[in-house]
Amino acid sequence: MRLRVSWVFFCAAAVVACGGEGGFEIDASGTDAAMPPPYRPPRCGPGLSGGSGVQDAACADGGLPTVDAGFDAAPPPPPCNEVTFTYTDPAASTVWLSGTWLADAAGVWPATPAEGALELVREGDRWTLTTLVEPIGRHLYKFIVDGDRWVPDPSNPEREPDSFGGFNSVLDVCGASCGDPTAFDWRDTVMYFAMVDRFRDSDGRSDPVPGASDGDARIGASGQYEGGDLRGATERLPYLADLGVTAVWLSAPYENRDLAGAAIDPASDPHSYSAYHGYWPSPGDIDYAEPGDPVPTPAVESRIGTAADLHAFVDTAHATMGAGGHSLKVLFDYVMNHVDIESALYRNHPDWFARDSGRIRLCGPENLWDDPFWGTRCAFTDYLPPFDFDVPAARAWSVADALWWAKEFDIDGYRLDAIKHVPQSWLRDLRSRLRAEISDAPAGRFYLVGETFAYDDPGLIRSFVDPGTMLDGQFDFPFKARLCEAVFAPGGDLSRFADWLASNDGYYGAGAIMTTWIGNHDIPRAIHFASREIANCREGSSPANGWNSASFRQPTDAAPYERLALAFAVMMTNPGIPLIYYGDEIGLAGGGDPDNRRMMPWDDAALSPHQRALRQRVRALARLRGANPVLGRGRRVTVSADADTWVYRRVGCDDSVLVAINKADAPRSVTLPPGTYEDLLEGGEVRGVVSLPPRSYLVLR
Ligand SMILES: [Ca+2]
Ligand SMILES: [Ca+2]
Repeated sequence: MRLRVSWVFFCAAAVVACGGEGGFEIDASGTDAAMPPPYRPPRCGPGLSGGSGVQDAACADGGLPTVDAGFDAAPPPPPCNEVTFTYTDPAASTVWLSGTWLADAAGVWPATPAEGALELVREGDRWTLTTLVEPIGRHLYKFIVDGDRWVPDPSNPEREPDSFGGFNSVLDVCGASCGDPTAFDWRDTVMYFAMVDRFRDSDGRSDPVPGASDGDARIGASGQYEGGDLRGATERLPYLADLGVTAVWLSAPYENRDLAGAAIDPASDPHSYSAYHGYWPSPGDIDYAEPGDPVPTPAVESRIGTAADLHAFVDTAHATMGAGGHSLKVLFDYVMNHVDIESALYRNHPDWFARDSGRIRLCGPENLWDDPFWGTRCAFTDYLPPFDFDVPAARAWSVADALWWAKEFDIDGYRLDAIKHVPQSWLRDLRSRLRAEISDAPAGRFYLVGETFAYDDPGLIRSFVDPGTMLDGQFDFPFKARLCEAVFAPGGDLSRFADWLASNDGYYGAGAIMTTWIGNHDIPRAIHFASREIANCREGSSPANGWNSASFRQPTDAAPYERLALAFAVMMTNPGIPLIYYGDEIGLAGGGDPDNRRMMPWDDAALSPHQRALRQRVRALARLRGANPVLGRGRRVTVSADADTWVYRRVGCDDSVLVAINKADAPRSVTLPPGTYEDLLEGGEVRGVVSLPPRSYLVLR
């Protein structure tokens, strides 16, 4: 089952080509692994990031898009109850759809088109139907194959027993159903990204690689290993649980390149980088013939710890209770596009890697990032050869490797790096094996979230989202840009954001769970957008902002921290898994990559009152989300909205929570719906016309 508008169908077959269709920016993206193209993209793009992010300087400095451009650039999504059903069976002669919303007054499902069953249309091996499902809410359905065989939807993981010893597929149209409010549900999750090398150093020791550009990562940029380690991350799990975090995304823990690497274009970025970020995997020539007992055993990166340390991290997380009464979940970053050229895997299997006339072909010089063929086969840089997943042995190895790490360490999900630069065959194979081999995933889903760096191409992002066969969700880049524009920019307009968000809610499909975010490791720190030092909400990393730490100081006034809290308030009270990039809970300063990866400060006395206040706000919001399923699972109904204020309800789960926001730099009054409300954050009661202080919010019941 998938939800999508029909034009995306044409894109799905050739996803990479679709990137350009929405027209807009080059998306060299996702390449946490490497650097951005130093070559001028045709239009301003997010740039690459990772080891040494660089962005086209012209984009970083000028040509700021207007707020209007942000809202209008995206194609209008379909209504959230427009559902596309798909069924793959080349041998079938007819495929019909029947379900609860098609039933007669007595509740009997139609068994034929004459009775109201809907007919799917054949497209090659697949049968499809796009239809409006009304009323919105929770529905059950089945396909009827060849007139008499009733089968649940194989691509929909949500199912429940029927009355005949089989299963019905479950459709949650527009996210209107709550499920069991006491059971773990990914929709309640608050995720935190801990970049291990920069999060917590347990022993004061690091193991630098020769030649990497150093720096004082406590106050600025560094390309070197800085000493953070797995034991340090484990020590800080209580901090994260207290903060309201319920899932931790850990930077890739497996063996990485031991040599320093040049920037993609040394002429624009003379720095040299270590693999401190984890995006340069360097696997041994591991034989997965016995999947449970590979030879040699895959190695944890020695610079962050041992396999025992990694087990300890996951086991401790799983033994730590988070808000909502569920154990902390763990996701690893997984990088499947490429490996280190020095790795034994590459040396022993050069035929598993993409070549053009015997040579690795670089993405940058010819701007192949979105090329229909080379976009999934070009190299981000010359020391990171990309897999050729058309080679069955290469794809089987990579999927087996991802499976091994998932099973060996009993993790709950993956964040998949640069997914658009990998053929979908890899993703489909991974999902298929996860479904077959991991039966105890939380709430039945091993959460796969992908990175497709595209602020204005939701269709491209969606083309990878299908919980049954590909991703559970992606990082919501369009959400990030529009939230930043609405809440941080002087001319932001919350009513337009509210309208846009209404169309975004169901856009990625009924079963999709996107990850919402305001900051990450590829762009300048969120606090500098909130402070308005950076006006372009799509600004990425560049040599100019990545190695200019003196220009990105910790703001000293309250306003930026209050605006950032507002952004978190929106994220924590809306659908999607809100992401906290480590340090954003204290508004940590820093420019682009790598200045956005300063060491997490743990000395509270060194934090300003504004930083501590922001952390307290994030903590209260995150804990509220974990304890109130309606915030993540319910529907949003806007009560009122104008440029500066927005009042909305979250309804569902036998609950109703009211949120009121004022993003203006002056007080604003809003009128609450009739009734007396409990202030869930500050306590006390409110009613009637409420004056909201500048940059403030209320969460009420
Ligand atoms: Ca250390
Ligand atoms: Ca290493």
